[in-house]
Amino acid sequence: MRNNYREKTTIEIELFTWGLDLLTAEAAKGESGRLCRVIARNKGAYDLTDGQREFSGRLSGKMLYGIESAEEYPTVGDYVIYENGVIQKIIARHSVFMRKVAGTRRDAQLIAANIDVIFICVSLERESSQAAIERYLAAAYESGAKPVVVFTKGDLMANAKDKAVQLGGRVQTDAVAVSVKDGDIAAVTELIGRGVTAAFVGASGVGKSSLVNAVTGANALKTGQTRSDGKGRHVSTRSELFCVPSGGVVIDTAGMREFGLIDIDTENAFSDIEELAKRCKYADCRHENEPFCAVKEAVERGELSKERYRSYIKLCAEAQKRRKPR
Ligand SMILES: Nc1nc2c(ncn2[C@@H]2O[C@H](COP(=O)(O)OP(=O)(O)OP(=O)(O)O)[C@@H](O)[C@H]2O)c(=O)[nH]1
Ligand SMILES: [Mg+2]
Ligand SMILES: [Zn+2]
Repeated sequence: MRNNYREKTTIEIELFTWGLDLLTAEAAKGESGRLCRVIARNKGAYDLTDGQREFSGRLSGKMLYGIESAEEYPTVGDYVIYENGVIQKIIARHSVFMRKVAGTRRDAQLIAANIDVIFICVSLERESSQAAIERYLAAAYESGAKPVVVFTKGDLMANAKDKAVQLGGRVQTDAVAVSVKDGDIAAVTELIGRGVTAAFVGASGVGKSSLVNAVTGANALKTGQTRSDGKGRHVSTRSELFCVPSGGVVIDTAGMREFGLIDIDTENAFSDIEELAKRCKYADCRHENEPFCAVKEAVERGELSKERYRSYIKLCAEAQKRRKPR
């Protein structure tokens, strides 16, 4: 009789060329089934690779019914256990880049997981505010991956590289300038060595897909111009993962018109909690360990859900981080 329970995970050695790290391989060891990486997410199904073959997989019924928040769904870059024709579980992520969506109940949109580097792409074509870049930086630092600001379309500005150095100093992050048009992309490719997974994020039209096409040497992705008023469709509509010939892995993502991380107006989104907070003993109560906290008391009485309380606290912490003077 077959006893899957005692079997070990099958790990194709080729999965290492898809970014697999030893910690993840170790974590998967005790599982039965096949270790795969998510390369794209479709409606209801995922494109997976085990390193040898690519195929499509759905979530197991058990997994699907157990899901309580958006973060429990697999996302591009995740390592999953595939067995009996379905995805059985996600291996713990070492990083995850997400976007907070204002005003919706599902409070996070996962963009990519298990990434080492996040290229925050900013076009030199247009003026962009430092505040917008800092919003991406805050999310990148939160993700656990290392952010690098990438000025794109360097061919459009004479002193692109100086500008990158200046900005890098101001926001205390590495910053580089590239041009796909001039074939000047070494500053990015040298950061995508063997075993490294990098994600390209940024506004629509900054040239993320063009860069991914250039570093992979394949023209797999559609690129193009969106209307200059910012309306109209984004060219890319999902995250997608590719191998780079030099050994790393890159993830293209859909452009964002606005990065709604800390733009969320806590007063509107959490007016019930703000109302409660007026009754806290201390005016500067953070609703964590302070005595006589009306918010925590409401949680204890079951009038405010723990989940909602937690997302509120998380959001406040992020807003706090952003406001901190450098
Ligand atoms: N001059 C110049 N144009 C570029 C460069 N890279 C990309 N472009 C142009 O910028 C436009 C947008 O490029 P995409 O790669 O589609 O941009 P994207 O960031 O993927 O956009 P979304 O998928 O909508 O998020 C295209 O018309 C590209 O040809 C560059 O290095 N120089
Ligand atoms: Mg694109
Ligand atoms: Zn309080």
